Amino acid sequence: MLNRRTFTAAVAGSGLALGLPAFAQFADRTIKFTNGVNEDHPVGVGVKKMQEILGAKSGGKMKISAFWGGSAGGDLQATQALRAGTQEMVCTSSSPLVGIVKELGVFDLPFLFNSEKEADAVLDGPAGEYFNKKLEAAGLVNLAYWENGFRNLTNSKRPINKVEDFEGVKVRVMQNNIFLDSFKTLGTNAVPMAFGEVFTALETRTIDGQENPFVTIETSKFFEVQKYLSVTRHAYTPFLVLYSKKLWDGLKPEEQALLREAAKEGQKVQRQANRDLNAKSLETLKKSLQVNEISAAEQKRMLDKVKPVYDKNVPTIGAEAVKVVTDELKKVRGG
Ligand code: TK8
Repeated sequence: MLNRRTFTAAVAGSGLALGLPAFAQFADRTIKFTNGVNEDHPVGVGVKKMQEILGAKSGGKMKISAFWGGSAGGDLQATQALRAGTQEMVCTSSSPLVGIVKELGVFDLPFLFNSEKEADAVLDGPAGEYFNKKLEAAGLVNLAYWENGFRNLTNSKRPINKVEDFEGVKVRVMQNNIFLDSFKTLGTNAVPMAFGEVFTALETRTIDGQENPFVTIETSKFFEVQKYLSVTRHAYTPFLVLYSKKLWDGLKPEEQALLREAAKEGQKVQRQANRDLNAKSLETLKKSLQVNEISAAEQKRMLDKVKPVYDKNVPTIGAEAVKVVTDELKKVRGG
């Protein structure tokens, strides 16, 4: 909602003083923005920020209508709707989109990032821009990279302390060949599945486990149907905040600039909220799940075991995309 102070400030900046009609550069628009996660995920904080900024700066003309929990379609389905120009926006993981932009597969390589700082440096720098160009060529305008976070494994069979513990656990992975390959290589019986089907599949024991960041495990209530959480931190797959290129091209430059600004401001509060909640979520999850950390030595064994996944998948991703990311990583690691 627009309060009087933000409205007055917005009017002052709108060209009204020059005798132009207020906010004439903005059309009345309701933007459909769908999400696989629930509204209490920090993505909700980011979307709310976008709504506030659009409301204040377009004089209430540009609105976001948000849908949560996959109620309006999963990541891939929504992304295809964007490409077709039948939906404006989605916040999606990069991983289900590798069939559309193969270069995004670099983010699925196991143990690629070590920290949020590394992820930010890559995503907000020239490497992020590189992927934005590829996305745009595929009909998708990426307004910002938001955060899902480091992924960890939950299951109902046993705690995963060492490589051997993965053996035979039936794990849902995202619809992505690199994840499938990584989890098969680790010894699990990996099954690709859309996010929207995971809760029921865990509940009915169709699968034993899944992997997601703490905050997503909490807000999607997976802890209710799982026993063990093993802190594997095996991947950081970013969220993309995408706009349909077909519909984007019909916007005025002022509308495009405002949307970009709103998504960037949304990024700040979304990442911060996600990082604040990460530790809290782990504490909450400890009440329902048996949690174990993995020793440095065992983590090294896991990394060694999945090394062939790199060699096998780099040609599919493209050496150029991998280099763009690893070059940035070298910089941030000071090498
Ligand atoms: C939400 C998904 C989800 C992702 C997954 O739409 O599929 O496991 O991590 O958070 O993008």
